Amino acid sequence: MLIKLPQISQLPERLVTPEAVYMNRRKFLKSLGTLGIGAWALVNGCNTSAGEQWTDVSQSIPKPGGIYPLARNAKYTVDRPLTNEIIAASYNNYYEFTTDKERVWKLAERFATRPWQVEVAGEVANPKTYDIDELIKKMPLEERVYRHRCVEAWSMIVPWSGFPLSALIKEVEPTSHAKYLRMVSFYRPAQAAGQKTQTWYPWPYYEGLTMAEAMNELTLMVTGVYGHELPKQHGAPLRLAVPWKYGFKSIKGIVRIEFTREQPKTFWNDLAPDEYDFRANVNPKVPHPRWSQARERLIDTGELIPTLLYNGYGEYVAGMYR
Ligand SMILES: Nc1nc2c(c(=O)[nH]1)N[C@H]1C(S)=C(S)[C@@H](COP(=O)(O)O)O[C@H]1N2
Ligand SMILES: [Mo]
Repeated sequence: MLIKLPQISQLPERLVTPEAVYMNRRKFLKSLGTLGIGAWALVNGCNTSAGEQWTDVSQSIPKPGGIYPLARNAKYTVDRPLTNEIIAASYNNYYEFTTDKERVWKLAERFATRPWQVEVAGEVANPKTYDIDELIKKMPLEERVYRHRCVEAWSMIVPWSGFPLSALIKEVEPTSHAKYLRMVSFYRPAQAAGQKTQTWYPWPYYEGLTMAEAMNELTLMVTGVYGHELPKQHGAPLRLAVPWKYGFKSIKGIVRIEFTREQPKTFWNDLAPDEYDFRANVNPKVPHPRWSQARERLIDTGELIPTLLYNGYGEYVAGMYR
């Protein structure tokens, strides 16, 4: 059978990924069809430089246990099968470790996710520094299946576990001056190779939302995925999921949440203001300057599907932008 692959120019995977890495991935994906998922894990396990211990990606995925799996909220579902977990866990954007998507899981292996504190500050009546486990215990947790659409035109269907950001916001009581939220990731160059070597990036990673966006029922603080706690490559122990926006808004490894009067700056907007805006809502009709956003490629099957306005979440979010 002839597998029809789209033209490279139709597969814009170029946030920064070098062409060579990109071509390799196409080869891996092709072999996946003939060899199966096991081979995919094997290829990733072997794809390490000399001196690194041999492990395969499945070892980076936590087992169910403790509070997981959580009950799934049937309100938030997607009419497509979940993305294969092994592939989701070995195809990550997390520049603190590397820009090579297939190697994030490997380079994040020794990253310490405990102890971990999250500082809530700025325009709030009750500023507080939470221990992550104390926070998880306090918040209303559930599982939701969301679409996840990267600005690079690939996507997946992911069962996240977590709590609505609105629950935390209510607890800290924003003042009347709070108009935006600013979120900041860790800065730990000794544990995150990309922060140490890629000094041209303005570390730590930072993102932001309007108060209305932060309070939206879809906005989820994520602590787990696929029925277990978050693997490091997905942003453990705490990351955001704002499914109607491009993936770069969903900041990983959060250590600080600040309520502000002014619109905060954001990492990708500072780096390339013509390419990545603050709002970053998924919109198939607004092309990226270097590629179309009309379609997206599911990372496991390779299927090209049409991209939906607000990533299919218009009923929840369109009202905020009228
Ligand atoms: N701290 C941090 N958060 C981040 C990124 C990053 O490089 N650093 N990449 C973003 C991008 S571009 C995407 S598409 C998603 C990827 O999440 P996933 O690897 O869990 O699929 O994380 C987002 N959050
Ligand atoms: Mo992304």
